Amino acid sequence: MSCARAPTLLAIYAMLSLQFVILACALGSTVAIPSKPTCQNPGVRKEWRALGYSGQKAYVDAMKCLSSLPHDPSLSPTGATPGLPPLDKNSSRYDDVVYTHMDANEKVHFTGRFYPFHRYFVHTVEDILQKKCQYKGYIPYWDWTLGDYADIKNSPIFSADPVVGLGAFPDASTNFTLTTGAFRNWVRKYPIAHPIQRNYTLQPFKQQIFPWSFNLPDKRANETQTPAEWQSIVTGYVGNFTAFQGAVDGVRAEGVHASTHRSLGGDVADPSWSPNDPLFFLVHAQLDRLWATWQKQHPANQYAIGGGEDLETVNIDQFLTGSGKPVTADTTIYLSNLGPDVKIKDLLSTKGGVLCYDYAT
Ligand SMILES: [Cu+2]
Repeated sequence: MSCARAPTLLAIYAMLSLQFVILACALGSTVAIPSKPTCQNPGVRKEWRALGYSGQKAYVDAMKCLSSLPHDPSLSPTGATPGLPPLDKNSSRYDDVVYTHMDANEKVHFTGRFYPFHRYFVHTVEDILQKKCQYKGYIPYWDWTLGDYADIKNSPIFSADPVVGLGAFPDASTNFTLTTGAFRNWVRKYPIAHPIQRNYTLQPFKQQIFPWSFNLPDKRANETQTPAEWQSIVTGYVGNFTAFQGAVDGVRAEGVHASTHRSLGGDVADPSWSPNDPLFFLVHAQLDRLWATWQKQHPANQYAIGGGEDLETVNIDQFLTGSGKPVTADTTIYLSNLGPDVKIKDLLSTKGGVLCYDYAT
C-alpha cells in the first residue's frame, strides 16, 4: 500500500455542590458527572521512557499477544462507516481492534464523539491486554513535548532495538515498511494484508486528504507539539469543550491531533486503519492525557462535553466538532462489541464511570 495513496474513507459544568447535577452550559457544552464514581485505586499510565526496559518489553509482549489471539466472532460492526472490506475471519484480535476503529471512523472524527470514543477505545484495548494477555501494566503515552518536538524523526522513542524498540523511520528503500524495532515486518489484515509502514513528513499538509483544503499547507507538524502549544491548550477554553476540541484538531485539522498522525505517515496517518501501527496507542494516550489535564485545570472543564453527532464536511470551519444532533453526556459510544456500549457520562472522568486510571505526570 502506497503512503501517497489517499484513503478511501473520510477522504476522510458544574461543581455547584457535591450533589450530582446535570445542566446545560452557555458555552457550547453540556455537563454531567459520572453515574458510577467508583474508582478506588486508579492504574497509572506512564510515559514510554518511564517504563524502562522491562516495562517496555511487557507492553510489546502484550501487543504481540493481542496479535496472536484469534479473531473474536462476536465482533459486531455497527455499519457507521460504509464501504469497509469484509471482516476477515482468519485475522486476529489485534485486527478486530483495528476494524472497530474503521467501523466507527465517520462518526468519531471531527464530531463530539471524538474524545469520548478514543478514550473508551484505548481503555478497552488496555482492558483486553490485561484480561487476555496477562498484561500487568497500562497503555503508555508518548510525551512529544519532552524535547522530541524539536526533531521528531530522530526522537529516541523510535528505537531500532529488536526487543523493545518502537522502530526507526524506514525510507523508500523498503517502500517505507517498518523493518526495525519490536514490530518490524508486522503484517496487518486491513484494509488488505500488508506490512505496516511509516514515513515521517515534517510538512504533511502539502498533501490533500480531507474533503476540505488546508489553510497552511507549509505548516510544520512539530509546531503543534511544543510545550508552549500544550500549555496554551490546557489553560485555554475554560468550560468550553467544543473550543477545546477544536484547538486539538485545529482549524481544518491542522492541530496537534492530525499533525501528529499525518507527520508519522504510513498506517498511523490513515484516519481509518491508523491503529495498525501500535504507535497509535501511545499517540492517543497522550491526546487523552491532554484532555484529562484540561479537565483537571478548572471545575468548569471536568464534565464539559459538546459537539454534534455528524461529521460536517461542507461548513467545516463552523462545525469543527460536528453538526446535527448535539452530543451530550447521555450520548452512547458504540464499540462494535469490542466492549459494551457506554454513555459518555461514564467516560468523562478517568477515575469514575467505567474508567479507573490516571496519568503519572
Ligand atoms: Cu481515531
